[in-house]
Amino acid sequence: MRLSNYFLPLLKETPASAEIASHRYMLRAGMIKQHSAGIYSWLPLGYKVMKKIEQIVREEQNRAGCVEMLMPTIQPAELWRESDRYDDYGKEMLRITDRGGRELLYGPTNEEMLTDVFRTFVRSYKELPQLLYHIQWKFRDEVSPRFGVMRGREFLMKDAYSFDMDMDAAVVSYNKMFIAYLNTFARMGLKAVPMQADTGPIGGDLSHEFLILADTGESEVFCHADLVDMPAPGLDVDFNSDLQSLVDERTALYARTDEMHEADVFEAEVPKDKRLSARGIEVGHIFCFGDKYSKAMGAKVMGPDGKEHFAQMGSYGVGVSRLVGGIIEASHDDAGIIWPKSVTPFGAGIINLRAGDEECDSVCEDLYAKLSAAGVDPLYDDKKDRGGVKFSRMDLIGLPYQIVVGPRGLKDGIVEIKDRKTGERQNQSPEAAIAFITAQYADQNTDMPL
Ligand code: 5CA
Repeated sequence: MRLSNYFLPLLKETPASAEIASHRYMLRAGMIKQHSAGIYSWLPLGYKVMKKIEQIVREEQNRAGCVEMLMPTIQPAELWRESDRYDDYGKEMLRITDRGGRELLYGPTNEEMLTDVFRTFVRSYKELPQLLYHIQWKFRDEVSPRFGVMRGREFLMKDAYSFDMDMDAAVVSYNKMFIAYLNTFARMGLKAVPMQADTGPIGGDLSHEFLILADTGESEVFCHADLVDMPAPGLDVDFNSDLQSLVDERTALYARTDEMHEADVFEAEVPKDKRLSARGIEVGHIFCFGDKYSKAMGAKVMGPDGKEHFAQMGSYGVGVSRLVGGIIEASHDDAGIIWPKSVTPFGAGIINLRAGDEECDSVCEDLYAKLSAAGVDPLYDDKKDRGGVKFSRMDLIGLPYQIVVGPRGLKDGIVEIKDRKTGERQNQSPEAAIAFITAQYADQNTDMPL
């Protein structure tokens, strides 16, 4: 992409309303535009990052054997009356009446709707297990939408739902999602810690939240410090094998959100030097709630015993749009965002320090063409601005690598490569720069700490 053709409306001033780094940088880097509290347009740069995150989530759901579908954002109120959640959900639910007077709502989650799909089509234990997901916008009329996309009112969620014959089988599905989540977040360069969590309005007993630690997180968490650096299980996990031991390894040590925290248990179980009390951002939440919805909504299957059984269910959410902010909270400095390679909107930036100069233009065009052909998807700053403006702009939007092309270097046949994260600079010939940058993206899971 040439910057001259792109829509990148940067803000010079830091908006006073933005309290945390991710919100500030998303506004300043032209990633989002707020229309109303918690309601945003995703501008091209922000949208591109969100799509990359969505794709990683999708790939890891598919790898775990979860099947993608799409349900609507608008749901009929009747379904929620069946499960008895229509009134319980209170003011957080956006209720709508259509022209015929029918009551609708903008879905805050989809347990009821998928249970309705399931009961329509699935009749026998032979068709189980079922593990289905979609990636769809949700609306929750949050009391205090804040921190930009972190707590929005309209937000993008991946939500998966599992249906099994009995509780043992339901835990097998739960474990698949548990492991898939660890790999998903690791691929985004995040250290997400699974913690015992409260189930709130979704219900059930077995539940984990996945949190990334950050001072600006909304949740208070308590855990054994060793959990933070525990490596992800890895993409070669066999999801058809018994995953219980992998889950046990990661749930044996104390890790709880504040609603579940018990100070005496924490102190008894965790040695003093390993007690970590911190703040965290909840990026995922998984639940196993048995027959809560299937019973209320009559979702039954015929068992091998010839009798009807209510399906045992679980639901599994990832905050896709929240992750855009979460990744920035985890990876930024005073100059701006530092994208992990796996979700960066462009693979590298090319800075032409003298646009209009024949040699600079020709070297930049060549870099642009060759990096594009190599699949690096570069952003070429071909604008006529001053060098300082270009440097700070490129630092702000946080691409992992910058190639700086100027007349002085070109006299010696060199361009400069800057690593955004370390600040390291190296002088290379343009050809060597292409080879270097291309090599950095050779393994698409390079951010996965295995
Ligand atoms: N039905 C279940 C699982 S599918 C559910 O709705 N779980 S949840 O309420 O925990 O939401 C799932 C994830 O969505 C959360 O972990 C969080 O990452 C994200 N999320 C929830 N509320 C918001 C919000 N207001 N803004 C942005 N992301 C949110």
